[in-house]
Amino acid sequence: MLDELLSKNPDLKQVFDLTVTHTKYRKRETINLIASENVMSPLAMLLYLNDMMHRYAEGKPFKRFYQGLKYVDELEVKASEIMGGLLGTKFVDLRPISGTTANAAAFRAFTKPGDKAVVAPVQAGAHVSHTRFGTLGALGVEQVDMPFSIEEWNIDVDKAVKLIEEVKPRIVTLGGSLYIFPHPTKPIAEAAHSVGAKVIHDVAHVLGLIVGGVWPNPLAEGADVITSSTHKTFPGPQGGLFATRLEEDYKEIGKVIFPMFVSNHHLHRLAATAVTGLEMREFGREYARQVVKNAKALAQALSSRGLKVVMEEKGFTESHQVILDVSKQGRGTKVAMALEEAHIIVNKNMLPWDRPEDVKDPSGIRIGVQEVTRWGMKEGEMEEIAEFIKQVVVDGRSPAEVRKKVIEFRRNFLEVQYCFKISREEEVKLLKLMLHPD
Ligand code: DSN
Repeated sequence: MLDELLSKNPDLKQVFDLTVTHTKYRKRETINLIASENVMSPLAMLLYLNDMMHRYAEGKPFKRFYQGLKYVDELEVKASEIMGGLLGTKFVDLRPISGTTANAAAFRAFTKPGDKAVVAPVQAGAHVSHTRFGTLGALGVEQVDMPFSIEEWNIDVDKAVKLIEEVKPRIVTLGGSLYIFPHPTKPIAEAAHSVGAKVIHDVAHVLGLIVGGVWPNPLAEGADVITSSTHKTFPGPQGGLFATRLEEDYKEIGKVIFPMFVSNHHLHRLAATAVTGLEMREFGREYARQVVKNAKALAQALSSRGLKVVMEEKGFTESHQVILDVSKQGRGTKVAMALEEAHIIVNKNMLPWDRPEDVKDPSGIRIGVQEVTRWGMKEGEMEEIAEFIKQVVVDGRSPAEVRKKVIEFRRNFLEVQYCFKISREEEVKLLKLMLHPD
């Protein structure tokens, strides 16, 4: 039936083929090292395919503007409770549909146009939404950068504290997307609070490491709000959240989420987020530890093979990320494209010494090991990945030749780990239940 349908409708066939081929390409034939991605477990994916994807639920649980939501309400409360248990707070809101939406709502709740924000600078990994080019700028808030210490690859705490005391901003942001060492939440929060500013810490990249207990939880160190996505080191569906220490902040930001930034919050992700939260409750510690061990192992293996990995003097990294300076190997664009040809997927990235005009061809490559860890890879496999990368980037071997070895290597890692396991028969049963719940 399907074959006939596809043969009669070339547009449908193209849509079908692109989807299936992409899935095989990225889930079976490539080593994915994009630091902001991950894969869900089969159970989370199957529950993601539920009817809630068709429904609307403006407002908060049990106070909606639509009917028919009694199970959604209970599920949203349960999912928030699960995430709150992992983050040590009762105040979690899963309605932001992305990390950027969570940032927008938190920024809007505590500022008005013309106010100032002191932000962790782009060199310290700030996400574009924290800047004048992104959400902060769209809200008319002035960006003032904290000083960066290149020796520490972190915020210069003493200078940042002085700056906050002078500028007296309404908000201070920490965290970001190129993030190898924890930002100093405690002293920054003390300075921010002394001038009446709120601290918003964007933990999108490290949420899974926080719930796994290997990265400090900013809420425990004085941050007022954490904002996050739910699909990076926390391996859930694409989406966002914010969490606060205080109920009043939770309510303030919640009032902004709806009606200002989100109408419907993509309800089908609630079940998948909850399942991933439960998986992290059970396997998160072991997973997060292995992620950091793998990042350090990959960094060391790349460095031993002649690549310049930043911050060797501080052990390279404390997160899932490894940062390469490839200015000697032809810069980021060329290297990322050569690796892509070999089926090793990374992204080029600005490094602290790059100039704004270098944005299209920066000197860095950002690598994340959270997905390969989820596929069950350990330190030994990091050596093999480093060898593939070296063959392409240092030895100049043909990417097509390396690609054959990458595809063969990838075949050994077909099952998602650190998750609830179900049988193939149960997967089919669940799929049927989602499609035909008779
Ligand atoms: N663009 C994402 C990243 O790659 O870090 C964050 O939104």
